[in-house]
Amino acid sequence: MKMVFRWYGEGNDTVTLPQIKQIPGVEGIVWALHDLPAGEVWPLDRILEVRQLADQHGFHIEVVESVNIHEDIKLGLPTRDGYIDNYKKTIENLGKVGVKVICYNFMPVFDWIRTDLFKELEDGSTALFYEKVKVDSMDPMELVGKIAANPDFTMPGWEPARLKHLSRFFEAYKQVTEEDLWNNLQYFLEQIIPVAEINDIKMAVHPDDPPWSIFGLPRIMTSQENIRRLLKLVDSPSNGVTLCSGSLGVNPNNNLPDMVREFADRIPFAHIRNVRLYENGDFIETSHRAADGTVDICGIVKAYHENGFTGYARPDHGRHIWNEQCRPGYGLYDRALGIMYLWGIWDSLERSKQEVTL
Ligand code: DNO
Repeated sequence: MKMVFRWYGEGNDTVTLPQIKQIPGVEGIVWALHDLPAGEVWPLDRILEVRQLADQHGFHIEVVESVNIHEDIKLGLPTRDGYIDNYKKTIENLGKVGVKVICYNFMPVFDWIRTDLFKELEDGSTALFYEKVKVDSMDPMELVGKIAANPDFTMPGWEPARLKHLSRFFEAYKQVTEEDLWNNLQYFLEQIIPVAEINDIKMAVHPDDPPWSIFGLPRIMTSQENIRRLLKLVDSPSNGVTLCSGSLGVNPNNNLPDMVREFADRIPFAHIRNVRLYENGDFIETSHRAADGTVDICGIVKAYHENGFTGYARPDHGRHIWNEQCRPGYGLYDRALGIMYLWGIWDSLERSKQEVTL
């Protein structure tokens, strides 16, 4: 397991590289050129700047999260080919600096979504929270109206750039079924996976968060069955998944350890975090400790260990503790604690294995 840590870049993150350096066992940063809109080619000189900075602190930049997919590709519009060509150029540029994994998602319009960024837990810490009824009862057109009336209106996880086009997107997606989205994903993968293969890069799709349809938009990266289908769309080691335990874990039907076992050789990147799921479908992100949430973190790490996992892993989100002022979900302290918990499980498993072989 190669431990990595997401870093949003200088001036864009409260966490610094020297701080990350002091978390045991972190070997690389997970990064992106966050200022570039989806669809643009990532210029080599900008990528090299990141590498130089990471080098100064002894980190590699082998994992990128995310190179976002232009909406026209997801919608299957005729203009998609130009954006797919740009994507290929970006893959080539990333290959030149030694990037090994590109995490991306195929969620229409929104990425992850929550209703509260700072919901208080029993111990006074705060964390990202999802109130199911609040999202379920929101009418997309009412949303468009709210945004028109108040340009500052937003919800946690929403990108302002995309919100501006919300009404156009909702209109366009009315015609797109889940099967259409599958076809559009296949079209995209058939073109880019050969380029990823040549450049020794693994594409790793991130599951939908939460893993169900919101606002009537189709969502397909939601379950074991659908991940199985994705992997078959283009049967190549370069077509893989970012197995995110927190995203998939809010559907109690998703058995994460089982997914790790089934997809082991197609998981180049693991996001490991815990959530507590409530009976009404609400959920809150908790510490990594298994006892704090509903996700079987020990079972997941054990499954990775048993399958000789050599991919990259990151603690994904954390709570906000000790009054840390940080990007929601991306503080230093709780993610560092999460890493130590993951290493604790991993190292004990290693130790038991050695004792058995002695
Ligand atoms: C949330 C992240 C996601 C992820 C993207 C990948 O914190 O796990 O935003 O980076 O879905 O494209």
